[in-house]
Amino acid sequence: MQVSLTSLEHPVRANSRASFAVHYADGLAARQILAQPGNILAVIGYGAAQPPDFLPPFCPFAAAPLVPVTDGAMFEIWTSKSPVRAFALGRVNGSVSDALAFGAVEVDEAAHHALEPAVEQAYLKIFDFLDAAGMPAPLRFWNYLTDITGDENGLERYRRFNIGRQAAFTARLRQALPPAASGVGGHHGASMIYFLAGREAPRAIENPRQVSAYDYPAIYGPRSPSFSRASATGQSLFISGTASITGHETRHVGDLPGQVAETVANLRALIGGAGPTPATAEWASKIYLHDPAYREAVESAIDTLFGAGSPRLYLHGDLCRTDLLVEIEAFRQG
Ligand code: 3EB
Repeated sequence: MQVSLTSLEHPVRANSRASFAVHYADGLAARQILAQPGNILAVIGYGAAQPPDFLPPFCPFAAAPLVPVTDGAMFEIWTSKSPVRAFALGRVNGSVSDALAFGAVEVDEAAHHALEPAVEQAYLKIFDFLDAAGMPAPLRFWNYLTDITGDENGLERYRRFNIGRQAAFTARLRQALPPAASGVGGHHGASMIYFLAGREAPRAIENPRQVSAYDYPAIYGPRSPSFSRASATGQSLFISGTASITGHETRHVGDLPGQVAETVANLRALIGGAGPTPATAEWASKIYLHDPAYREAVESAIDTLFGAGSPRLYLHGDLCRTDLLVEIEAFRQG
């Protein structure tokens, strides 16, 4: 029988389903969460250059070069249902469970003459880490790049980033399509990449309202951005950073409510295209704002899309096109 042959090829072990969650917490809440017994994959700090004093021993910490729009540091905490152990390879620092890996790496620009070899090297190290961890399938990447729209010797840094990323993916990515991602600019500190990975490739989802990023025309740079609009694994869904783009063009230039509405339409298309949402689904979102003052214009849209009480993190960052005012990513925890 075909069905049982397929399941024999990929035996499902009782505890191997990727089962994980994210929490966004200020210092006080993060201290409480991390004081509980639990399986912490990683902590990412925003507006926190140093690991917090309440970080559990051996827990990976990554300082993101983005700041919250609110006062004080914020923490993104990834937890796993199954036990986690610290795992590092070279400069890639992370953790593994039976089903998942987390890792983070700084892009070492000082060691390279340009951004693209620095990014390519960082991604090659990530693929080494994934191989060593036995989790060859990236589910989700976050790319936080300093001065993302700045010029570097005649080519925009985001375009150089795309050249380096694509070179590494061409050499090492084993799945047919790249996973979901965000690409956002930081205002301080080093560029960094962090990621989640599993054993099996996620299902890639595209948005019929948008040209696939990996098919963007060359007007956006010599190499296209390597990411899918969403990645699904088990009941979980990662939605990439989503902005006011239809086809491949930015819409509603200079019009904040227009950009929010178009972004919401794109998010709805992705959610609708991902299949039925489990009744127990919970959404978490991160909202990147070009100006902290834009927060009010987004809040009610997030309430409507993901629930009034849904966890969310508003960050101040530059987007990879200077005409974009807001970008929203989301994670559906099944
Ligand atoms: C876009 O749709 C907006 O380069 O990894 C969104 C998500 C964007 C991820 C990336 C870029 C990236 O093209 C920008």
